[in-house]
Amino acid sequence: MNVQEALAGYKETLEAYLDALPMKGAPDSLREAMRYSLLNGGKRLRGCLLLSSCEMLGGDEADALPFAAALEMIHAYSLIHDDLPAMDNDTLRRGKPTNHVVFGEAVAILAGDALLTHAVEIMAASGHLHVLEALREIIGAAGVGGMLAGQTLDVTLEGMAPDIGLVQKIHQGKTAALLTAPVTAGLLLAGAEESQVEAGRQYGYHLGMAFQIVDDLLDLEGDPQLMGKTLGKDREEGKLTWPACVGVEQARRDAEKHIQEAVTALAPFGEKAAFLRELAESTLHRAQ
Ligand code: GRG
Repeated sequence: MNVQEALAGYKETLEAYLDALPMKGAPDSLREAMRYSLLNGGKRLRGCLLLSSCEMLGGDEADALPFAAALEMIHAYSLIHDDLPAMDNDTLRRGKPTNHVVFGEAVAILAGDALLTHAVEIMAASGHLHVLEALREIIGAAGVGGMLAGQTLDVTLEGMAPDIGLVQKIHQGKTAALLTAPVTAGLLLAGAEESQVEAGRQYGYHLGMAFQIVDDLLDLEGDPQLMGKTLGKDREEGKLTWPACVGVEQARRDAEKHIQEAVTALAPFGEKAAFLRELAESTLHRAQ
């Protein structure tokens, strides 16, 4: 299995679906701002994780697409809001000017809100047999006990002395929650049993933690061109990061350990989990 080829296949299907979303009723200015951040690249990791987890248990890809699209919409909303002057004040995202730089702050805030609410609308309208279980996983991960919790700690605790327990909480909320939900929701859409959903939850948590530790490392030593954003800001702004707590070498070892745990969690799925396993392993070597 070539993980990059498989990813490209999922990505193509997902992007065609996102591009065709009618966003009915949206004024042109809102639609333009939503599409700007939804269709301007990105690895599509969350959407691809959902499609592949669903497919792994024999679920139907077409039925899973609204949920994969919803995850990418929620992710895009979080990036738009994170880049705002009141949060990270970033002017570059995915190698292009950030949403508020192009459309102004007011429209950027509305575009983020619109992407979040439209995501819920699309999932609810899917009529999928398992819609409520999947929606709960996804919105719960984005909500007060997930991404919003992580982001709140991240912005309010800037400048604090390094504390690994707190960083674990921030990374779990800010990043791992939205990488776990695609796996658990994808499995639920395919009619998974509870033990399989739990295995997916473990996999997503460890993948998400490793993903964010690598992100912290890339902020220190990555290539700004490949990352498509300004690097070095974490240290400049006194952000609580994994390498700030344990050092670069230990951070690398911790990321590897999380990936080993992620792979171990896939055991109940046997060979069917080849894509998820290779995707997790490739996270350690990502440059963007
Ligand atoms: C504002 C509610 C709210 C949340 C913001 C997403 C986020 C939370 C902050 C952005 C900064 C950051 C480091 C987030 C952690 C998650 C992460 C690594 C996002 C980038 O995800 P990728 O690499 O992005 O999958 P692409 O561009 O490939 O989609």
